[in-house]
Amino acid sequence: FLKNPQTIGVTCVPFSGGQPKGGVDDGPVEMIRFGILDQIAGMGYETTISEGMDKYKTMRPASDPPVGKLKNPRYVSMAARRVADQVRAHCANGSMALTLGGDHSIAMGTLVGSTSVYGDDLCVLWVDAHADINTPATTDSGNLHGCPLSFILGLCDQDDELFGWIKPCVRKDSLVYIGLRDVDSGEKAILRKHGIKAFSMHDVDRYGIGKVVEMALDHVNPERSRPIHMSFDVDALDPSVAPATGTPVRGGLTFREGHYICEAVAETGCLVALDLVEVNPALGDPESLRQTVAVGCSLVRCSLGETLL
Ligand code: NNH
Ligand code: MN
Ligand code: MN
Ligand code: MN
Repeated sequence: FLKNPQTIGVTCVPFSGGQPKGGVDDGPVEMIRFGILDQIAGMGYETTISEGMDKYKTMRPASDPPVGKLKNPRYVSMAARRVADQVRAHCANGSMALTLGGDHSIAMGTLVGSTSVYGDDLCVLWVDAHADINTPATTDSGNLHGCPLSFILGLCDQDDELFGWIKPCVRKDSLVYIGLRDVDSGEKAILRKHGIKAFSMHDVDRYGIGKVVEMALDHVNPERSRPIHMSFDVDALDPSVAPATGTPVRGGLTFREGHYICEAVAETGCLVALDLVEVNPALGDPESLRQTVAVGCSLVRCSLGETLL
């Protein structure tokens, strides 16, 4: 694969069906209003944008009753499938796929898209307060934004009528987490059973973010030779830094720790896909919104190589 892609393929996904709170579907438009596209262009990148972002809002099926505990299963599946096509197209022409969410269920689509081009050479860095690895059996909430990785890793029934299009596409030792601090007990059992590498906030406290990122990359990408897909849930950051998100959890990454992760990943030259999700402009006062949108845009720029000096 080619390091340091010079074009960015942007996919905007105004989608909130993976969780119950409205507003997260306005994440992309608020980031665009804040100037993210001009900022990327100003860094010297050429950008292409997937058409038809309005379609995500209108594709909600007339009837979408729960399947087992899973809420909005048809809507989530349809949207993620469309995301997969758009991300696949960007990766296939050598662009870095930048996906602006939307809730984190859309990562089912972004990962199917990126792996369909890069295969199991791709490794995944999941930055989040949560593990998002519940299966349809372990989820308490039934919210699919808490489940994308179980589908991607093949921990769910592959004959599933709605989600059967998601074939296992990431190996368990190709995934690493940073930032975890709110992991469901069923998820802890899954992480233990499959030996999935995770650096929690406890590890960030103990080792410092520099060492944690180094250990995380050493685990999935020891030669810095594999393409990286980073899926960044803004709730990985502390709520004092990113308040406008659906499930804030205190004790998160500082402003600098979040940015450090992005800078270190940019430094590898290996980033081929980036998701920035769970910015919810409807939550909190105007200042919380501005702060969260601004930090989201700033994380994207750092991941694309914006440097301090
Ligand atoms: N683990 C919980 C669930 O399955 C919360 C997931 N919420 C997130 N994930 N924001 O990133 O519903
Ligand atoms: Mn998440
Ligand atoms: Mn989260
Ligand atoms: Mn390993």
